Amino acid sequence: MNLSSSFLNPVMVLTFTTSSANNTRSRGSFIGCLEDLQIDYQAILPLDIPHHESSPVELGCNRTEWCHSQPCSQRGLCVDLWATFRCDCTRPYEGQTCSHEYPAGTFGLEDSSSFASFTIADNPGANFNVSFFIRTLKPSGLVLQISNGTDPCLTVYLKSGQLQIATSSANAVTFSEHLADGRRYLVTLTFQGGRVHASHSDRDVELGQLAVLPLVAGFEVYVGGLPHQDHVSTWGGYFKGCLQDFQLNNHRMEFFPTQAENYSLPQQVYVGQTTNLAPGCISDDTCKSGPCHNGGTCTITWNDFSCSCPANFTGKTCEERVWCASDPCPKATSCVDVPAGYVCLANATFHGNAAIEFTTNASVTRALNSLHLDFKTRDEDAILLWATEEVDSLQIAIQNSTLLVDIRSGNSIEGVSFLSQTPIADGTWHRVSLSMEEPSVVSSRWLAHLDGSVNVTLQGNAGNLDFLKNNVLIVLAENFTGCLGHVNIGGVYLPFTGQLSYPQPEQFLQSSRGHIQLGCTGADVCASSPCLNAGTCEDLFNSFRCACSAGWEGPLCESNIDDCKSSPCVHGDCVDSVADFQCDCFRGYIGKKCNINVDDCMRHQCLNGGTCVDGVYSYSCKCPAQYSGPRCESPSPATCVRQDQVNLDDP
Ligand SMILES: [Ca+2]
Ligand SMILES: [Ca+2]
Repeated sequence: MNLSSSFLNPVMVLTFTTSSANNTRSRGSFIGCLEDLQIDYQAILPLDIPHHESSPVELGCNRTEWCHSQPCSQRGLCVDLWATFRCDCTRPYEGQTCSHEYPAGTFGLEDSSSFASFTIADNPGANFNVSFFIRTLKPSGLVLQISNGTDPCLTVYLKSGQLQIATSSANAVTFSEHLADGRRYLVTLTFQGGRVHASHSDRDVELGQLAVLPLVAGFEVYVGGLPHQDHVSTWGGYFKGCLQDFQLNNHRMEFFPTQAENYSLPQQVYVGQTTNLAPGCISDDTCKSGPCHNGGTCTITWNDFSCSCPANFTGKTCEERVWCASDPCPKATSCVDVPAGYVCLANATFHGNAAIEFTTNASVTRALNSLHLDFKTRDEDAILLWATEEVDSLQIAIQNSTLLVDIRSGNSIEGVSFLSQTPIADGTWHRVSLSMEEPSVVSSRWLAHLDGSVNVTLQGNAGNLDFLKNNVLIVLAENFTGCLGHVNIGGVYLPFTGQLSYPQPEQFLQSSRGHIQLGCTGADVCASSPCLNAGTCEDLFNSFRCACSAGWEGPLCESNIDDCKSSPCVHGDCVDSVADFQCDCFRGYIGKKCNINVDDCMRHQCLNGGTCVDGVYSYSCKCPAQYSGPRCESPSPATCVRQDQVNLDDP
């Protein structure tokens, strides 16, 4: 064994010579402490080995927990090397403690034409990888092109937010991850044996086969664009956004070489030329053009902006007025914003013959392919809404307490119909929504949604309700007693506040005159105090229920509950009262339920030491041996014990 080093007392560090280390797998010297070393049974004392300033051996076994202080920043991994430490940095960080971030480059700032170019100095061949951080909001643009000096041999570009890797415009594979969302992604493209892999966020996807020309020294690499604008347009134009830590194999393409001079770079670096590249990842001044309307305040978000709008405007650029913010609706109605306007909504109460009519006045332009209606009634047969024009018709009605929907439109002969499974004339609110399954076609199935139930597909087919746009009368609440809440067709409301005028172009206007009673009130069924015996009347909309006070039952609390029904008196006769009973006890029993046998021994007359035994309204005396008689009053020669009962009625 060839040892060059010294030994320490009591512990020693020793280092193999270079030639010895070459025989190990790691080809590195031993680093650590040794003690009590013997070679050929010969103790090697540390002091025997000469050590000096240049010696790699130290006496003692000093140990520093290098990684304890977490010296690596930016989530770099600390590796303890005993005598020192190493940081394995996460990209794009580098440097001894990972504190240096490779600078990003901003391409296409303010829509400029920018690119960087590099010359490959070595021979990567056909198997290589390209990796980079990418951040963009522009879904198309050239990311990278490698050219042999005359023709492009590999192009990576964005199309619809996805990376395309192409050897020619006809020969390409797609990385289907959407990257143009403004977030930063680390993408690695690996070319291996004609196959292309892509990975980002620890996910690796094989994209397919692509025969790439082997890369050799002298090939040009263009990043973000090309010198000639005409050539760039083939690949979606110039890249706009940030690229960072761009690497071909482990060769970094340095956009701004001077900034990295202070750092010892482990890799070779391609230093190239850049045009219109801005250092760092910076945003266009997206607020420069003043995109926020109506007094909105603009804030630059990266290559985009957001507007902080005043209370009465909304939308991306505060272009849309929030009408309800100014509280335009009268009392007892609620304001709802609709496109370009508002509507004041309220429930309304209808009594029999107070139908109202609406028409679009030809103002509605949208397609009408849905309907929504809230109602509350005890009416078992009524029409909630109907309209008809020639062969087209629409009806929502209550028939035998169930909901009936019937739509015939769009050249469909059969139409669609729906009959609810459960009765709905129960005095509570119900909500029916109808919508066309395929709004874009001439005739489709329709879906119904009643209250909390699942969607039900209606029988048959029908078209949309656009026939209502032709000034057709829409009649609400015909022969109907009850309340209607929100009613809208295709999202356009039919409001019960017809006297108001609204700013929006699309409206259903009330065409019938007549007062509509706002709010939902049924008959005042509790006014006559129908509940007897202090019962409380509950108004259930045109019906009431009595909540009875204790001891009373029946619809009007008219019946005294039979409190004797459960036979509560154990030894007695029960007499009913209000929420109570009395028991007339049989002789010898007392208590509320006559369940207590009176202790008749309390005042017994057993003589001569006789023991009293209680009975029902009686007791008996258990006499000592020499006495007998009901009260043990008689001396008795007999040996047998006699017990005679004493009835309390006896004298
Ligand atoms: Ca009673
Ligand atoms: Ca008794």
